[in-house]
Amino acid sequence: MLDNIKQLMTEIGNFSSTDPALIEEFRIKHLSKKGTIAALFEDFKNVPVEQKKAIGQSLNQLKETALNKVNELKEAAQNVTTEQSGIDLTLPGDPEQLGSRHPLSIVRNEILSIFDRLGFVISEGPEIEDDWHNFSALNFAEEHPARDMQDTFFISKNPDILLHTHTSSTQVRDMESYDLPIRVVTPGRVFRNEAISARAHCIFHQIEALYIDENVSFADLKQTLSYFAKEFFGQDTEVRLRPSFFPFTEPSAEMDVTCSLCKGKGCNVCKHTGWLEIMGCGMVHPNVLELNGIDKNKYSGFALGMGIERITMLKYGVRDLRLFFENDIRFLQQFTAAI
Ligand code: 2NM
Repeated sequence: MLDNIKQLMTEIGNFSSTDPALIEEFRIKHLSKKGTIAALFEDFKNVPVEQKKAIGQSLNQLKETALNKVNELKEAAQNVTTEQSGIDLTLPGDPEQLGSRHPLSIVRNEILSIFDRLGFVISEGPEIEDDWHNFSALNFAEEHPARDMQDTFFISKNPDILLHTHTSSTQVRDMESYDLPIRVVTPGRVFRNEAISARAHCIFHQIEALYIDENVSFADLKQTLSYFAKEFFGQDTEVRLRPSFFPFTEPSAEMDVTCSLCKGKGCNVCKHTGWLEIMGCGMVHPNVLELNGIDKNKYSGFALGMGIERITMLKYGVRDLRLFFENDIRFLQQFTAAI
């Protein structure tokens, strides 16, 4: 054993390098848990008692020498000059790339914060839904075209199960489980069986809001819409409503805002009309209240829904929706988040 120690002592004493990789290799060979010195310490258990003192001392010396060697070499390697190593140590390092929040997240957070200030509570639900929560409970007739395979992704083994096409399905769950009054905003990813283009994608993001209480009127809806539009697009924003149709609301309307990019003068984004269509809304249909066990004679409500991609495109003048899904950092880094 003493011979082994002597031999290693010579080997360790003679070793020299300025290459950090070789120094590390040397350290692992001798000083790691499975290294030569650890193996000798293992053998040390079998050394006869009368030799333990002498061998123990040499062994400790060996370990000390190896540790000192590694430290010395590491320090010397750090002082290697540019010329010796061939590496220009004065070059600046690669900076850490900081990520930025996705524009859709920025806009979603901004919208949620506006509804939070109006007392709406955020509610999220499953993306995989059943027919009841996505269609039937929302007054979609049995033969409604949205129930068609062409428009909705059904699970082929069980056509009662589908990917939700709007976050209203979450609001049905809220009507099931919350006491009245209800005031919720439901952000979520929704799925529609559409061809992908600059304006449409089969996956997109939506925010819907629902308020049900006694005496909720169309005036409450208008005030909420106007507050939202001014907070989101700027205080000088004007709104207008056009009659529309949805199965779950009656009456229903489409809301336009004055184009925030050209201030109503007319530009490419508003197609020279001065107005942008930003959301659908209406008074919750009495059938929806009844289907969800709410007394339609005592309660009324309003609901609204908007696509986050669409609103983000309108706010920032983004021309192609596909940019949101490509994750090209040159695109993403142009957006900065306040929240
Ligand atoms: C929209 C437009 C109009 C809506 C209706 C409901 C519910 F749950 F009350 F039936 N939730 N969301 C609604 C109404 C959504 O999105 C364009």
